Amino acid sequence: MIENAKLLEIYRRMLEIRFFEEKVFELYGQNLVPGTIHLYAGEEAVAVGVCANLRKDDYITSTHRGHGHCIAKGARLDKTMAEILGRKTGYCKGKGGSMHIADFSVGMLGATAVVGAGIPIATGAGLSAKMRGTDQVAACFFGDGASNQGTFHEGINLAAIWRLPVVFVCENNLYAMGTRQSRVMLTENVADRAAAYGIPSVVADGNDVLAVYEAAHLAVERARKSEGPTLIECKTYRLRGHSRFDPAAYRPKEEVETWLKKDPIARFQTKLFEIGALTEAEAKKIVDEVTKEVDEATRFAVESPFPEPEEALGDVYAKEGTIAK
Ligand SMILES: Cc1ncc(C[n+]2csc(CCOP(=O)(O)OP(=O)(O)O)c2C)c(N)n1
Ligand SMILES: [Mg+2]
Repeated sequence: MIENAKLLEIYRRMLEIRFFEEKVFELYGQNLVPGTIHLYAGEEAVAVGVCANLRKDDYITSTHRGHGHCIAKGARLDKTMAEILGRKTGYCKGKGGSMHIADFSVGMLGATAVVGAGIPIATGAGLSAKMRGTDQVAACFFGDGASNQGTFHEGINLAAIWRLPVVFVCENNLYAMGTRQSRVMLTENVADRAAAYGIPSVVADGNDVLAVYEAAHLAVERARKSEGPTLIECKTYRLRGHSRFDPAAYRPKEEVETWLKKDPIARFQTKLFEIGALTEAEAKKIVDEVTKEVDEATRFAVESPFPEPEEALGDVYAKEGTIAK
């Protein structure tokens, strides 16, 4: 049973991600976002349901679709927005952009544009926690497409044989760019692959934040007790195309309509109303607060300066003496 305060925190986090993403979409249209963007809207229940089980000192690794992971792990909206807009006040001084945000202070080890590259990094973070004798856990987000990369097999196998505290979370949104999962995989579930590594797995409704929360709860507990990794597959769907320029014409209209009816935020809100954890007035208050928060983050980012050209080569190598032995 999750306490009401926690349920409302989960609801607020999901709204933060959705409103933040809508703002990024709007700013992109105003030519304020360099590069491209991959929006997480529609998949909020996965990041929030998993991260609601993690401590601040636990780790996550992310993907090219990483804004939601950052926010779910507790990164600040203003510095995240500034990074997406390429500003000096951003998490990576404006030099990483949308696909390369990291915030070590909350255990967000980084997003990456290289599909599947976060998987061995999470395995490494799990190994580090084990070697240091802490009970920290590393959660790793990746897509259905990434599960066909060699890094998936290598990263999970190593974590399995060494019983590392890692939770592998596949966000199966049915597509890798325009390629439908069934064209590149003969098995129905990515989770079925866990059997090959001798670890447990579960398929969760990725648009039901409580289902994700429960699945992640068991997996995180297992990892924390040094019982090894788990593979969680969350079936979900992105609201928009793969990236900003993709109209997603390859998705059948009926399929899109079916999934839109399963919007994770609307579903969770209905559930909260039903169980009496939220009233219409409280929901409106939270919506207003989150809207303001996103507006303030946007103002901070838009008013921030760009990095100077001569800063481009800084931070490429670590300074002598700053690497832990
Ligand atoms: C190693 C690598 N191969 C190909 C690409 C091009 N690419 C970018 S995103 C993407 C699809 C990823 O699909 P998935 O893992 O399902 O994540 P989703 O975009 O659906 O969240 C591809 C092929 C890349 N960035 N890196
Ligand atoms: Mg995908």
